[in-house]
Amino acid sequence: MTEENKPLYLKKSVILNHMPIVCDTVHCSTTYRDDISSSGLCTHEISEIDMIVAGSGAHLVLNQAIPCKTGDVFITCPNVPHGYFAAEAKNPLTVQRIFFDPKDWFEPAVSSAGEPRYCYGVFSDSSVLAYAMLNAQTRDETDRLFHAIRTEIREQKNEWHDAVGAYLTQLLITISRYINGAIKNIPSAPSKEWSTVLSTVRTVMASFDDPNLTLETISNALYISKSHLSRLFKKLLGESFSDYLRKVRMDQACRLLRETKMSTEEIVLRCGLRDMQSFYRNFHAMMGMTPHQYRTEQNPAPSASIRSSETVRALLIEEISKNLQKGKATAVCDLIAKAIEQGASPDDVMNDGLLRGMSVVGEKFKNNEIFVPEVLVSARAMNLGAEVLYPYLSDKEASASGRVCLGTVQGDLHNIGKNLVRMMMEGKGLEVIDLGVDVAPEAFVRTAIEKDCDIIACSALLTTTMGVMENVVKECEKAGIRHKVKILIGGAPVTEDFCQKIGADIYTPDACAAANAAIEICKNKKK
Ligand code: B1M
Repeated sequence: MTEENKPLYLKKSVILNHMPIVCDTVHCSTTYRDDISSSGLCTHEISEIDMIVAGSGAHLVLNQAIPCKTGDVFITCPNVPHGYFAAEAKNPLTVQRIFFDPKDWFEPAVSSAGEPRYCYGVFSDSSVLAYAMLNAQTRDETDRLFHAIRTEIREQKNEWHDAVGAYLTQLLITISRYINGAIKNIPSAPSKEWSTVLSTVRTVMASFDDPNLTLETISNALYISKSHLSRLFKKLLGESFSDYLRKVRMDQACRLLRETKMSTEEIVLRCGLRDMQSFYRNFHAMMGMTPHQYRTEQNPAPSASIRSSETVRALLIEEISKNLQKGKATAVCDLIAKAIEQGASPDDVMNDGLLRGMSVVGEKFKNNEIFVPEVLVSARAMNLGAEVLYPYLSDKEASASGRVCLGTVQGDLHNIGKNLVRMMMEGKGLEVIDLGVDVAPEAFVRTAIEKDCDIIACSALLTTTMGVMENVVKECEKAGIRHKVKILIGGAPVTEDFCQKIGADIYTPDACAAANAAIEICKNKKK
């Protein structure tokens, strides 16, 4: 297969307001003879505006062969089989085309851009072969339209929508006037033979994914003999039904390879293809490359600018984790500010930066690779980093009022988790009285009474100190405030079972859930 006649597939989709538009270039090097060769004949479920960019030849639409030369513009209805043919093989025809679905044109927002009833006139009546060779003025307009779309694709501008929308509306209006006024002798509705072939083509388009689709099933549905349909198909479309069906399925497979991340196995299934082996063989014969190579060629790596900003964010978060492990508090704080500035999400910074770094520290501590002093400096970096992140984690939406006294239980000096709980609660509008670490049960209860707290929140990181939480519950009962105050508990060794066993009210696994639970408690209390 030579470079010229290798089929070219859609290259780029863009959205025009609500309207998906696909821009494509097709090269046709098939020599046009009187007995028109129909290779390259295709149908689309959407309309096309085609402009002949170079060369001359013929445009075959159903049974009409329309001569065409550079500058001509054609419009083709959905599902109409058609194809382009160059007059001379050495002078190929190049067609620039835009696909769009006119249905999408009638969104209210778009309707106000022009007079859509004209466009509708052109495209809604599928009995009409909507094609037109346009005058010089319209060609200029089309030129501008193609140019605007091409520029947008190349430069990724944002302000193009209005301009392209305006060109397209204007073009469609002009075309509809032209068709209504100038083309009186619209080709007659397709003959019965063509209607039969067209129905076959439509069935293929709708059911190509059915591996049991055969010429026989279609001929039965049309109440004609299989051999008659086969002859008709070959006569009008110039190729056998089986070749056509294979081409359609391969086309769809190419589309899925281009536009989705589906595995090759799934694509083979979705396209009604027989098996992987013959798919690979046919694909190579048709495209001159493997499906994988095709996919890579069609979906090059994301643009350098997008890639770099994502990479920068990921690198910054990685650096936060590394510096936290080394206990470099200043670097951690600076990096957090930079990551947020670069658009990183505060949750990612917390989870993938700070908490991930801290869990590496924990692992190393457990395995005696580092010792208490190193853990302490990391803990300090963690606490300072969390302070920098705090304003971005605040959830102003969920604001509620309520008062909480919080602390790490007696005998326990771990404060990082407890500090996170405080930040999350404050971020949601709760008032938090932080009693610090090593807090005795009596201190929790005394504060709850003096400050009229709705909640007592206890954190514990050691299996040896979690039992203190049970004493907090008992102290509350002893002081006669158990009915007035809810007891919230958490920390690495704490579990739901443990919570129930000691008679506390709520266990949550992380700081965010603790804040949410506190909000709910306060809301319910107000009712
Ligand atoms: Co200690 N330590 N530590 N330590 N320390 C652990 C907890 C340990 C698991 C390490 C290990 O061996 N792998 C281990 C406990 C083993 C056990 O009991 N089963 C341990 C030990 C043994 C000790 C010492 C006994 C070590 C020693 O001296 N030989 C000693 C005890 C001191 C004491 O408290 N009396 C000790 C000391 C220390 C440091 C002082 C050096 C330091 C604390 C510094 C500080 O906090 N400012 C420290 C650290 C940092 C750790 C690790 C490495 C990290 C803890 C941490 O802050 N994690 C830890 C190992 C680990 O956890 N992988 C370890 C990050 C923090 C965000 O997580 O606090 O779990 P965490 O909070 C989570 C949830 O648990 C939850 O929300 C947070 C997530 O959003 N959460 C709540 C916490 N509180 C909540 C309350 C709630 C709800 C959710 O509602 C009220």
